[in-house]
Amino acid sequence: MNYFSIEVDNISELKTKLYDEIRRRNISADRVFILAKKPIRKKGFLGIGAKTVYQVWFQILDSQGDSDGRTQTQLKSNNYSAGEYEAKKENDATSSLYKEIDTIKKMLQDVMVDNKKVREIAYSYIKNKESNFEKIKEKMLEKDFPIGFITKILEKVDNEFSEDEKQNFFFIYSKIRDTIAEGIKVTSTDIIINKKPKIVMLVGPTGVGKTTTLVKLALQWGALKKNKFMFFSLDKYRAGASYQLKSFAEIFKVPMVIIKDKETLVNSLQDFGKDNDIIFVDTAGTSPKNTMTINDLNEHIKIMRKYDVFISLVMSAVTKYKDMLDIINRYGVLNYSNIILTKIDETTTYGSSVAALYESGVPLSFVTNGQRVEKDIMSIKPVDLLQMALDDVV
Ligand SMILES: Nc1nc2c(ncn2[C@@H]2O[C@H](COP(=O)(O)OP(=O)(O)OP(=O)(O)O)[C@@H](O)[C@H]2O)c(=O)[nH]1
Ligand SMILES: [Mg+2]
Repeated sequence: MNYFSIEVDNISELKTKLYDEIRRRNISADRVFILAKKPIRKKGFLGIGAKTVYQVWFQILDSQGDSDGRTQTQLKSNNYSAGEYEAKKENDATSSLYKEIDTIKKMLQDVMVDNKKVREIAYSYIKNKESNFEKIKEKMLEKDFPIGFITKILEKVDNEFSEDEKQNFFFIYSKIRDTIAEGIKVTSTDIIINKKPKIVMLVGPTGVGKTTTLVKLALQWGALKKNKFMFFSLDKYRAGASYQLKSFAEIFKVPMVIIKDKETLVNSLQDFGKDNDIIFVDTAGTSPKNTMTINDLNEHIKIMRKYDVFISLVMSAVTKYKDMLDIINRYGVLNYSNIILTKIDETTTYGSSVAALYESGVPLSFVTNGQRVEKDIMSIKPVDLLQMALDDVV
């Protein structure tokens, strides 16, 4: 018994090559049977032009017959004339060979189709994943998320979820939204007065809305909750600033004291502390141009520390990301416990604010969205903030 193999690039070549081989070997087609077939990976020169070919193995039965009984003798046992027999033999042999070739052809085609499918799936996965990530990245950049932050979040998502999940744009979007939201802390916006007086103090750069927000809080926590309250102004440098607060104090019919120095602060706390549930303290915006420095402010805060102090850093949502981080750092010495994000009505891009909150880990207490004292302040859930920040990304 002999064997031979034929290598083909594709199954359509097989028939021609097989008949060439049969002719070359001068054997009858009915002695040839297919034994096995397998794909072989052929290396190209220096790895260039590598390809898969199919190797098909054939068995040549010897002319005396074979154990499977497919012999000429058997064929001869039928009563055919010599001519009929030769024709029949040729037909039978050819048809059985064709059948097997058809079977192989189908199998090989299936293999090829499967390979193609795998390639297509892999390609569409890479394409989808890259395009989804690229799409989200672009959208987040448009929303003012800093590039370093985007990269970090995308890497986090990339590592945490399965390849299948990452092909789905909605899935990536909601995971990114939730991942960032989970990294943003919030603090209770309810006032808790453990010890009287509670001191509520807002600090931050100039013009961010400290005085306006302080008045909004005085309305919420003071007037509406029927707590007895008053104002201190540490903004002694600008006459106008004190008038601004003074006019609100008059509307509320509560006292306002301008704190000129540390001594005035000590005395005023003694004088007014006992009678008030809350003292709302307005501060001057501290900037390099301003005369009140963070250290000045800290000296005053040290005096207030023997009371129950609630200090918020006020930051405008229109501030650039790097400046936000700088502000968060610089004011850190004052040990503020939360951030109030103001002027969210003045921008439609919240990427910088979200990234700054996420990166700093400082809890968010309130957001303010306008100049109206009685209305424009609220608490917000991180996931809602993210919804706003990623608005129309999907
Ligand atoms: N659109 C909008 N404007 C606001 C908001 N909060 C405050 N403002 C306005 O911003 C301007 C500055 O507000 P202030 O409260 O005086 O800011 P400040 O931080 O006390 O400023 P300085 O005392 O100068 O440091 C005012 O015109 C406010 O009406 C807000 O949430 N949205
Ligand atoms: Mg002010």
